[in-house]
Amino acid sequence: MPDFVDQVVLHIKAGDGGHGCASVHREKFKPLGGPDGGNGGRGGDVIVEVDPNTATLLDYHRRPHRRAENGKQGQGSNRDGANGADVVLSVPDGTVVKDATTGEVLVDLIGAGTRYVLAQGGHGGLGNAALASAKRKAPGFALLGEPGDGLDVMLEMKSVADVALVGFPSAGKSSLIAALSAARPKIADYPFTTLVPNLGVVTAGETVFTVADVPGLIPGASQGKGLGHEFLRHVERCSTLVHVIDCATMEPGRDPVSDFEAIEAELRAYGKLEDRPRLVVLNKSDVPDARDLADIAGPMLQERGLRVFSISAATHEGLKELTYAMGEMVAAARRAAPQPEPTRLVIRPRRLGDAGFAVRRVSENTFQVTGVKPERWIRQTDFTNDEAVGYLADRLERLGVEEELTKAGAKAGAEVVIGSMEDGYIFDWQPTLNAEAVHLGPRGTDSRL
Ligand SMILES: Nc1nc2c(ncn2[C@@H]2O[C@H](COP(=O)(O)OP(=O)(O)OP(=O)(O)O)[C@@H](O)[C@H]2O)c(=O)[nH]1
Ligand SMILES: [Mg+2]
Repeated sequence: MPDFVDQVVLHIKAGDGGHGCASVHREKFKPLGGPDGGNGGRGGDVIVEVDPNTATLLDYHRRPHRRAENGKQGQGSNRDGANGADVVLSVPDGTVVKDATTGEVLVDLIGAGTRYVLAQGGHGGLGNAALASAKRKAPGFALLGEPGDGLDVMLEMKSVADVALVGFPSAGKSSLIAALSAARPKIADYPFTTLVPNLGVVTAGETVFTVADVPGLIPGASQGKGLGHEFLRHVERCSTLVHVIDCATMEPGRDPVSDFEAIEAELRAYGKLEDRPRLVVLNKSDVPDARDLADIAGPMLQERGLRVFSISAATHEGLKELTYAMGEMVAAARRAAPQPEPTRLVIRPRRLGDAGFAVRRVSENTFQVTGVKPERWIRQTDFTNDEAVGYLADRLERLGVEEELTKAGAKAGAEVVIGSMEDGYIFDWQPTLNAEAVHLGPRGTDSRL
């Protein structure tokens, strides 16, 4: 079982709304009173929230199915059903939420406390007390609760740091973070010690910034060699790149300049990072041979316009200058692109055209009605109850559906589908729909066919 997961697909289901209740007030020795059925409760939402104490998506890898509570049914004596509880999923800062089916980015969560409603709970159905009107004094029906949203989302973690350290395995990236900050990542003399990005907080005068080390890269990482370059995702958000180069390696074919070029080639293959300012750190200057090599390689890299720092993460030599140089670059990047204020709450936009509906002639005698309202009303209707169906017909008429159908050329007896052609509801339309709607059931269940 891995202990760090930075990408996961979640199956989300918001709570269904509770059904409304149809009930009539009764009291001993009193005639039947008015309707007193309560409303159904709202289904709970599924929400993601940035929690600075969450560092991995591991929990979601273990339990990828998350659902919020359903709303409770309404009851007699005007008792409304309780709302379903929301489910709040804590995610690390910098988590990107995508629609798992389309890959579309739904939201980029930055800043502690930022919340996003992934799936909205269904509305509760109205009880018959709420449905009573001058015209319909004692409704013998209630509305059904609406189903909650269901969807699959992909969570992707992208570390939020100002500076990213990149380099070969064992170059000393983790050692440098440990030397610059209070972070204590694992350090060892074998390659690929770092399997997850580590974050450290560094102070340079007025500027406080974060530094991340990413797992070591090797040539061919873009083709999946070593740990691959998938961890470069964590570099994407950094404003500044720092190359950490091992000047003490004995490996044949390696030297500071070609190491630098090899890492640059991997960054290019990954893309998206070309515009990031860079500086170069020649590490392990406490080793005499390494120092000699740094003295040769330094000017060669400077000729390319790079700022080069010769340091030792072990003895802390040269760290002060390096820290200030990183701080300056971070400050410059912040001035150039001020951080956007994090949005505290974003609700997933509902489908467009909330108020409207559309009528389409599908064939000579078939018409389709689509729209958020009519489709919701269908879901709220208990088709075993004639009164409920009559109420639906009233609502459709008031919205103007009947008029539009007439305009579109519908005649008595036309087949009207509300919703999608695959699983919408089919009606045998009578222009006086408000008086007698004939419900024939879901598509394919029409007994006359
Ligand atoms: N002599 C010397 N050794 C160093 C210095 N910096 C790091 N090392 C050693 O180099 C080895 C690798 O250091 P790490 O910091 O783990 O290297 P890394 O770049 O994080 O490596 P990966 O996580 O595997 O990519 C360790 O044995 C360190 O003790 C240094 O300045 N001088
Ligand atoms: Mg490391």
